[in-house]
Amino acid sequence: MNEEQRSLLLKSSSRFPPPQGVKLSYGTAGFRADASILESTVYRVGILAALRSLKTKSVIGLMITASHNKVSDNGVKIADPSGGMLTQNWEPFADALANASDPGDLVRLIIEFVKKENIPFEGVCPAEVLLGRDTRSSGRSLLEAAKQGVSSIVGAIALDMGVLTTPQLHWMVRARNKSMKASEVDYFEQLSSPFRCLMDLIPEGSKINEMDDKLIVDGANGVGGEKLAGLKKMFNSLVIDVRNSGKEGGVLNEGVGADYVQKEKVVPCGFGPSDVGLRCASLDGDADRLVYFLVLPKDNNIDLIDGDKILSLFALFVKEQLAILNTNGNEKINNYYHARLGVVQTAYANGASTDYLKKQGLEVLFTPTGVKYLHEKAAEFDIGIYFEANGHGTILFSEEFLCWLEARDNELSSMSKGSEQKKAALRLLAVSKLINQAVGDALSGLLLVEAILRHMGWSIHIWNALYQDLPSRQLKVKVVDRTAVVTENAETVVVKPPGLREAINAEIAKYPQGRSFVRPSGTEDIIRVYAEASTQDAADSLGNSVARLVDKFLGFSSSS
Ligand code: G16
Repeated sequence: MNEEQRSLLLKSSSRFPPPQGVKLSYGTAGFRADASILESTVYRVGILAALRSLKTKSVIGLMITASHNKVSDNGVKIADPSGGMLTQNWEPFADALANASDPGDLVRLIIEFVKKENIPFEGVCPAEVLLGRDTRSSGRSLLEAAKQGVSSIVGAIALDMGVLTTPQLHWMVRARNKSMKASEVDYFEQLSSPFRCLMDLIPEGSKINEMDDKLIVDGANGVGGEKLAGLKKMFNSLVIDVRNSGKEGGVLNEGVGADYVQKEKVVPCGFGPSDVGLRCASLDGDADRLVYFLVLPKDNNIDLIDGDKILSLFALFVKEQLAILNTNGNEKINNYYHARLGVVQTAYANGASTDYLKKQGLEVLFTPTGVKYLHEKAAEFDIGIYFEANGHGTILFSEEFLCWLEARDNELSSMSKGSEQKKAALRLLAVSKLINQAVGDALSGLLLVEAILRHMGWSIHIWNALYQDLPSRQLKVKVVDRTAVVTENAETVVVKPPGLREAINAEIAKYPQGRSFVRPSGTEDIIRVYAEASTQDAADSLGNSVARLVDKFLGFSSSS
């Protein structure tokens, strides 16, 4: 590193001193904390993004968001050249950078890392970083910090893409690196054109009735509602009523949004008795999660149709199209392609969903919580569908399968226009374009759900009845130090602190179909508790007992 670069880094970093007495970690989805302490972290992630761009000779993304967290929090994460999450190999560097105590320490770390990673620091290809932020007001000053971080690497360019959903930024990074057009209009076009194609291919007679035609969407008072309002102008085949768009004065994620609806299982603000029986959906604060729900007539209760059920719907549809594509009448076609279709879940997946998926003959795999893990696993299949129960997920298509599909589509065009096989090929190609290949995307997921329901001729009630969830409960416990909890086996088994595992197992044994696990959140300073059992009372009781155990082993009373 030359002297000009060194002194630029020393000078700019001295304007962003790190918060005292705080240890930050690149958790489940980047750094998250109270927005007031994040400037130095975001500045440093700006540096990291520029270095990542130099290393990969590609465009990198930097998103300022704390997604489902409360409005006073904020966060920052990186999108890699593929549009996916930052490679996990770089996370320790991100941690070290964020926690470096002073400018000298920071520059020393950067010099060492540049050397170790062989980053072409003074190369000809300038670094380029796309910046995005959600609607949090703290995002404005954090964006400035990110710009300063990027431009403290000589020649690096930061492009402000404005207020975006997180998946939009990931999509833009991917598009730019594939030399595609990458504006918001291009994103809307990318979603709406395959959606229209799927709607045109709906089998005769599968239209759902008028009562089921309207969709009501809770935008979490975040960025998603506004973007959905823009997107829906691109087609007239969907009636969407957007509520909680943030313009009505509600607070981001407060009593609204996918995280609230999924965890609390109650009606979000802005919804009520007049919505009973209608198809409703909820986005989270940065629109990377989607759940559906039905308002029940009593006590603000809902029937939740979560990520597991979205996954099931997608899997059934894809499986059906593959079966049509590979057969002619009852015979398998000659150039049959054995596409490996797999689904990926986490420990939060409702046990009933996993049983259902396995009964459909699907290969089901598990990873720890975090899209970065699920995405990686799903990419091992020709068609990998991943979803967390909280509504974060997508469908990945391998390049090899897409090449075969395109060739098959061309072949079928010359043979039998309008055949069922041709339609199946077109539908799968449309799904691969509609569904975000970079990351889970509530807007593209929502359009796919809507298209598939119409294809099947299903109301939300029929979809909901695919299987019945086992009653479950999720709780949060505040502890002294959440890093004291260590888990294994895709987070199903707690190995530290000693004794907690045995105590949890003893509780589980008291409940028919009981299942419970605990894990440290990577986005909030808490331990999460999940419990499932044969009745709601039993799930609540198991959850409460396990939460008490967590408090006993790790809570504030345990340290006194
Ligand atoms: C992020 C991750 C998700 C994860 C969620 C909760 O979502 O992208 O994969 O499920 O955090 O993580 P944890 O339980 O560790 O707090 P989001 O929507 O907040 O970005």
